[in-house]
Amino acid sequence: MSKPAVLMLGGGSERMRERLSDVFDLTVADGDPAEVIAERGDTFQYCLSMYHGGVGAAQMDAMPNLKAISNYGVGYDSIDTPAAVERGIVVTHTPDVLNDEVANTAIMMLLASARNLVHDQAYLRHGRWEAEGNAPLSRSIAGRLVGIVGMGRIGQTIAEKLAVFGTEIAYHSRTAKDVPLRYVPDLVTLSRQADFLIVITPGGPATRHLINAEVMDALGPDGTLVNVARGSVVDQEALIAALQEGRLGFAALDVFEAEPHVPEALIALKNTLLLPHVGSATVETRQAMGDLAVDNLIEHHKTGRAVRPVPECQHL
Ligand code: NAP
Ligand code: 8YV
Repeated sequence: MSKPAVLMLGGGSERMRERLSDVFDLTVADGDPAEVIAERGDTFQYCLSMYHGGVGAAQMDAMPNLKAISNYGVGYDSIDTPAAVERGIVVTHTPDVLNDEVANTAIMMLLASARNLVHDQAYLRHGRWEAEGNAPLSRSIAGRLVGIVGMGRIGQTIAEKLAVFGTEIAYHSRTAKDVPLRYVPDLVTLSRQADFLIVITPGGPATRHLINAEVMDALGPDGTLVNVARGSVVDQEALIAALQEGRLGFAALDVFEAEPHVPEALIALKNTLLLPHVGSATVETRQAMGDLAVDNLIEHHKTGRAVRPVPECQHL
């Protein structure tokens, strides 16, 4: 019996390609997939998306036999899920296996911001320790209020891990969660109270520019914004202005509005810590994500049900 065809958007790891090839007839589009979709779109029953270009309605129409789209990552804002649901296509993702890694990254960014890690290293490397004496003092995080925006799988992991640092924690999301933490229904109020705001919501239209100028002003000149969610959640232009004018103290960003482009204005600012979307980027966690992304398709092929469909597709 012939194997069903799968289109992989992005190169993926050797292990992913091998596991997919055992079950499927694999085509890898490591670049713009337009040509292969135009030529052979109707042959693909499965698609695995490794890249943030995602899969839109037009691509789904050009692959009319698609049964499932597996997103490599928990955040699936780059897949047009309503369009997939309309067409009966199951969208899957990779939740939970990256909670620890992304939470570690968020806390690393918070500590690095408070303790001036990057500037202190530059101070030493540029010979200033020897020439000018001790580096300026930084700030402790103990006793300070960390506001977490988004109290889902990763937000809860961040809160659990932060507990050992002696910070206070409060959180905001649209609905209160069953967690022993103070819920603040109004984001601006939380931002006014917080010393640090960690953003870990999904991307997409519902959270676009949730962190706007009003939130930044409320966080204030001594406040730090840590964004490990999606670039779209923060109004990047307003952020640059707030940092330039000192209305916001500091921003630690793992994600940006038009990745991989990072505006020169952000790079030029000293009150930023900038990372190239590496929240989950360790060998171990990326392997676990790759395994789950592949398992989702294999399981769907074998049983008609994926391991981790996204919530909108659980009925399909
Ligand atoms: P999750 O379990 O679905 O949690 C999402 C949380 O965000 C929920 O508490 C949800 O609660 C809240 N939320 C959703 N919309 C909101 C809104 N408009 N305003 C306020 N809160 C809102 O997701 P997760 O597994 O923790 O992952 C969260 C996101 O992190 C992913 O979707 C992805 O974008 C991002 N991420 C980034 C990296 C990275 O490398 N930087 C890695 C992994 C994940 P309510 O629905 O009650 O509001
Ligand atoms: C990955 C992520 O960087 O899971 C997510 O939502 O943002 C990250 O873990 C990404 O999905 C892989 O490109």
